[in-house]
Order: sequence, then C-alpha cells, then structure tokens
Amino acid sequence: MHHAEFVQVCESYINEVVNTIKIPAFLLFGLLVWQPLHSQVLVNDNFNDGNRTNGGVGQLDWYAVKAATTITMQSDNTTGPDEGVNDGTLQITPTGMFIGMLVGNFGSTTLSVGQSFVLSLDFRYITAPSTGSVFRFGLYNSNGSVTSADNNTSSGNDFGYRVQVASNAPPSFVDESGAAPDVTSGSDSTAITGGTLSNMPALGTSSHRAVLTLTRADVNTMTFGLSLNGSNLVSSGAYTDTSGAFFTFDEIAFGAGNSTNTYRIDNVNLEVIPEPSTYALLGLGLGALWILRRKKTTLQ
Ligand SMILES: [Ca+2]
Ligand SMILES: [Ca+2]
Ligand SMILES: [Ca+2]
Ligand SMILES: [Ca+2]
Repeated sequence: MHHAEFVQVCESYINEVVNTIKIPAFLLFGLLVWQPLHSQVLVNDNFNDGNRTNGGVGQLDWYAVKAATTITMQSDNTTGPDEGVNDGTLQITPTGMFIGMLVGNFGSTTLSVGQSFVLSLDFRYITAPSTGSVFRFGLYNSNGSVTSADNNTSSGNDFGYRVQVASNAPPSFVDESGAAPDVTSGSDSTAITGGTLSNMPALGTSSHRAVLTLTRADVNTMTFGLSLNGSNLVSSGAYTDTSGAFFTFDEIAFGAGNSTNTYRIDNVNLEVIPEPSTYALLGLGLGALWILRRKKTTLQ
C-alpha cells in the first residue's frame, strides 16, 4: 500500500470514528503522525537555491555524464507546482542522441525485505518531444566509482533500475547490469516483464509528476510500480525482478534516450517507506475501531 493510500484509509476511518463514537480526534490523529516519522527522506531537492552542486540537507550534487550535455539552472514555476518567484528548476540540454544523462549521489542505502524506495519528481519538455523520444530515470548503484564532476566516465559501470516513458506508448521498467556504458543506456539493459502497463498520454510541453516505487518483496525479489499525474500505470499483474535483483542504491540518474529534446526536472524526492509497519499500524487502527464499535454496542 502506498503512503497516500494509507493516509486516505486512515482519514476515512478517523472521520467515521470521530463522528459516530466521539472519541478525541487527537488520539487517532496520532496514527497519521506516527507513520511518516518512520519513513526516511533521503533526497528532497527543489533546486530553489539556484545551485546544482552545493549539496546541503536533502540536496544532491548533480553532474552531466557527457560533455555534450549542458545543465543550467532556470527559474521556472511551470515545472511542478509554483514554489514562488525563485522556483529553481534544472534544465538538461543534450546535443545528440543518448547524451542527456544526469546523475546525483546520496548515501548508500539498502532496502530491507518489505521496504520500498519511492522516487518522485516533476518533469517537462521545453519543446514537444518527437515520436520515439524516451525520458528515463531511475535508481542506481555507483559500483565503487561515484561521479563527482561533469563529463566523467565513472558512471559507466553503474547498475540499477530505470523506467522509460514516451508519448502514447506504455512505459517500461529496465534492469541495467552496469556491464556496458552509459548509465541509463547501453547493451546491458534488459526489460523487466510481468504485468500490463497503460499507455502514456502525449507528453507535450506540460509538466508531469512521476512516482516510481521499488519494493523488496522478499530476499530475492524486487517489484515495480509507476504512476504518472496520479494515475497508476501498472494496470494489471506485477513487474518483478527475481534474477540477481539489486537492493542497494546511492544514485538517482536521468537520461534522454533517442532524444535531443531539452527537458527540465524539479522536486526530486526519494524516501524509504517501511511497508511492514504500515500494515501493522493499519491493523492496529482497524483493531481499535473494532473495539470501539463493540464498546458502543455494549453501551447501547
Ligand atoms: Ca523548484
Ligand atoms: Ca542545490
Ligand atoms: Ca560508477
Ligand atoms: Ca549501462
């Protein structure tokens, strides 16, 4: 269950309990507060400080993989929600196909069984992408060589997972082994199969919010979820990687496969969500509701 869904469920039964049994709302509100405290925010970069390599709490140092890619800071209140007059946004301009790659590293983090990485971001193209253009992003492991400068080959061996999206086509999840450069591309890419993904809308030049969820379902299995603009794109079945799945990551990467279109990104957020405690808490809450209902029945 996603965090947003969990909150929605909590809200609905809090309303029900508060309205029918008159229990103090703060007691149940505690349930809502407790869970977010146990999710861990690894990255929260809105670029509003106007600098892509100054680090800081939650921010990453972002580097272009290729010299032929220009990265600039823009003031842009139409990529994602308007955050005010200095709504910094990162702009990536590739000058050739499979050039527009960007990486940012965070502290190495391993998923325990049941935990999920939730990577969310806003993106848009400056000119509508041509047919076949794909926008790529994902979570990677720097494989012993962290990228700390532009135009650096250290990301060539990175392995991990990416999703790629294109106008009027289903997106895809991809496993990248790190055997062939570059990050977000190369012959080391293998599509992950399993379920059914809905077609994307035309990406055009409007802003889109993407949320990629990677969940460690068990010791050997990673499962995948993707939503765009609030709609779940995995329309049926499940996408899973059970063969040599990756669980340790320290890098967010972007790429523009088969495209020279300039794109912008903003509000890059990465959290670790503790799935088991979410379910435990939900069970606790539902249990409390059951007890309160019994109590009410007894009183009547
Ligand atoms: Ca911003
Ligand atoms: Ca910054
Ligand atoms: Ca590397
Ligand atoms: Ca690669």
